[in-house]
Amino acid sequence: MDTFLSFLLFFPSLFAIASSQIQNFQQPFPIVEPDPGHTKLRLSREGLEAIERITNPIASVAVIGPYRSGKSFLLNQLLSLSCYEGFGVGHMRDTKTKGIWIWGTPIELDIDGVKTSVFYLDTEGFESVGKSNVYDDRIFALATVMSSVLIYNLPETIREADISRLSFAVELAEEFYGRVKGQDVAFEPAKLLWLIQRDFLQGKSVQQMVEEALRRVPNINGDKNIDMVNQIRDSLAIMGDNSTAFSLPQPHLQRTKLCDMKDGDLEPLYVKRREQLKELVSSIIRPKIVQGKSLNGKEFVSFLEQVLGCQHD
Ligand SMILES: Nc1nc2c(ncn2[C@@H]2O[C@H](COP(=O)(O)OP(=O)(O)O)[C@@H](O)[C@H]2O)c(=O)[nH]1
Ligand SMILES: [Mg+2]
Repeated sequence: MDTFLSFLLFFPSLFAIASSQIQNFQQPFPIVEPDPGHTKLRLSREGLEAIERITNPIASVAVIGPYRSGKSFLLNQLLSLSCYEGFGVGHMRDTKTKGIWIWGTPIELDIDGVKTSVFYLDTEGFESVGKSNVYDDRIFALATVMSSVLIYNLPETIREADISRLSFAVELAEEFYGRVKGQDVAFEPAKLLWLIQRDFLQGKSVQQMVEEALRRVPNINGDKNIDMVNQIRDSLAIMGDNSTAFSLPQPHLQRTKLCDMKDGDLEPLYVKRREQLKELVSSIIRPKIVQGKSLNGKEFVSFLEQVLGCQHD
């Protein structure tokens, strides 16, 4: 047999790799990855490929929040995927999500008569204790820049630190917008969805909780700390009208077995609320708008390249 032909027969996958054509988009891909030192972020080819092939306007839902707060599990639930197919969930596999990941197949939605492709993004998350750091803030900010709906996933309650993290992210996101070539590109904030998991609240609704957390605190004595926190709250005003709150109860008491449970095994109230959450997301999502225009896959990627101030190879 012709040697080249036999080579092709035995190593067909080599050619698939060389042309870097992804065959299966039913999987998660990295889109923004940290360098080994975990300081800089760069775009990653695979995730961009998944986006570039889309010709519809793009919309996306990103989930951000502390490590191990159930972000990846939630995304799988929203996409109706098991942990084995979808984003890697905590206790299984080696799955500390690094950077930002995308589910390769968007969900098609008709939004005001426009066929829109909705992508779901998973993020690395930040330490829930201690100070925020530049790296975590950048991931948060990039998720803010990319998404049309930003789900801020918080366990149990909203703390002062959660508010200040969000305000850093919003400021950074504005800065990122400033990098887009050409004229002034006005920052288009994502719709913010405060998702309070494991709702132990009594009497108070999550909407009230968010309003209280964001309300200015009177400061007659000019206390510096209160002043600072009030400034942070002010800087979040830009997200103000765009925010909604929602709560989810525990899916089941046995955390580590969640991945082996089907809907029938999960708490019925959880399943009901999860379905309501899906409907809520579909009802508020809109295509990502930059400079007054929606973006198709290629335009979305070029927007990301400009925001990150680099070209991928
Ligand atoms: N009790 C409880 N556990 C959860 C929930 N969501 C996820 N988990 C579990 O918490 C762990 C971390 O979940 P994961 O989705 O990987 O968190 P991530 O780091 O925020 O992406 C896993 O063992 C999940 O099974 C939840 O809503 N309630
Ligand atoms: Mg995760």
